[in-house]
Amino acid sequence: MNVADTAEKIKSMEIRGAGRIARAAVEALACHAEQVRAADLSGFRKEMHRAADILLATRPTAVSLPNAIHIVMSGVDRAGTLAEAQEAVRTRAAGFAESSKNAVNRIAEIGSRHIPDGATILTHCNSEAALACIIAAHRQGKDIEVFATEVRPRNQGLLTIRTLNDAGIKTNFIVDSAVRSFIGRMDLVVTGADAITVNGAVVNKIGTSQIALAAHEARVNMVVAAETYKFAPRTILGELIEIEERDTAEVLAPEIAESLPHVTVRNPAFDFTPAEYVDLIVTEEGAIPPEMAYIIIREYLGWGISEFHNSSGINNTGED
Ligand code: RUB
Repeated sequence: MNVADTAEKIKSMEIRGAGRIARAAVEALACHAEQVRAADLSGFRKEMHRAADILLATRPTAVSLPNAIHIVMSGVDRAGTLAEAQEAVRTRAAGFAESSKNAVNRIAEIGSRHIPDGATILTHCNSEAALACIIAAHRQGKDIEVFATEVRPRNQGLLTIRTLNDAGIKTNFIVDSAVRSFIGRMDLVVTGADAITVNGAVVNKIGTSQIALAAHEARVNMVVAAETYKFAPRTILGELIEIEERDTAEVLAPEIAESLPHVTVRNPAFDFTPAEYVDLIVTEEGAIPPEMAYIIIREYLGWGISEFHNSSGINNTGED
C-alpha cells in the first residue's frame, strides 16, 4: 500500500496496534522506494525522508513506528549509491517485517510459560503480542479463561473477544470500570505495550495503569508482552513519550458536547504504568524485569547514550 493510504489508515485506526502500525509503515516505505523516480541518491533520500515524515506524523505514541522507520531510513542514509539505497529499503523493510513476526512468535512461546494451567487472565485493549501468549497457552492444552475489557472509547475489546472466541478460549467481556470487581479472581494480567521508557514505565492503552494499580493491590502479577522495538531509545535523553489526545467526538457526540459549554471532553489514548506495578516484560529476547529497559535499548536496539552525540533526530543519525 502507498504512503498516503497507509498514513490515512493509521490515523483513522483502520491499521492499529503498535506492531501492526510498524509493519505497515515499513511496507509503505518499501512500496514508496519502488515508485519513486529519483535521478540520483540525494533525490531518492529526500523523497524517502518526505515519506518517512508523513508516516511519523500519523500517531505520536507507539514508539515501534519511529523505531521501525529508523531501521529502514538509516540504511538509506548510509548507502553510497542510489542502487544501494534502494536495496537497503527492500532488505531492511522485509527484514523488519520478518523479525517482527518472529518476535511475536517467540514472545508467545516465552509468555505462555508464565500462564499456568487453570489460570484466569485479564487483558486490556487488543494486543497481538499479549493475545499470542494467551493463545499459545491454550494451544498447549492449558485450561484458561480470559476476562477482556471493552476499551472505551474505540472498543478494541471487541477485536480481542472475536480473536479469543475464534481460538475457542472461554472469555468474559466486561466494561472497563468492572476491572476492580473482578481482579481478585485473576491469576495474571497480560497486556501489550506501545512504548517502554528507559526507567521501565509501560505506555499502553488508556486504562492500563488503573488495571495495574488494581492488580498490585490484589497481588496479581502484571505481565507485559512487548517486542524489543517497543522500547524507546530517546527516553535515555530525557525525551518524553507523547500521549496522543484523540478527537473528543470519540467520547461524546459533538451535538451533546456543544450543548454543555462548561464541559471539556478529554480523550487521551494511552497512559503510563510505572515500573513498580509491572512484574515482568516478555520480549523476544527473554522475560525481563522492567528495570532492565536500558539494557534492552542498548543491546538490542543498538542505541546507547553515545548514539545521540552529533545526532538531532532519527533521520540523520547515520547509524543502525
Ligand atoms: C493499541 C494498544 C496495544 C499496543 C500493543 O492501541 O494499546 O495494547 O499497541 O499492541 P490502539 P501490539 O488501538 O490505539 O492502536 O501487541 O499488537 O503491538
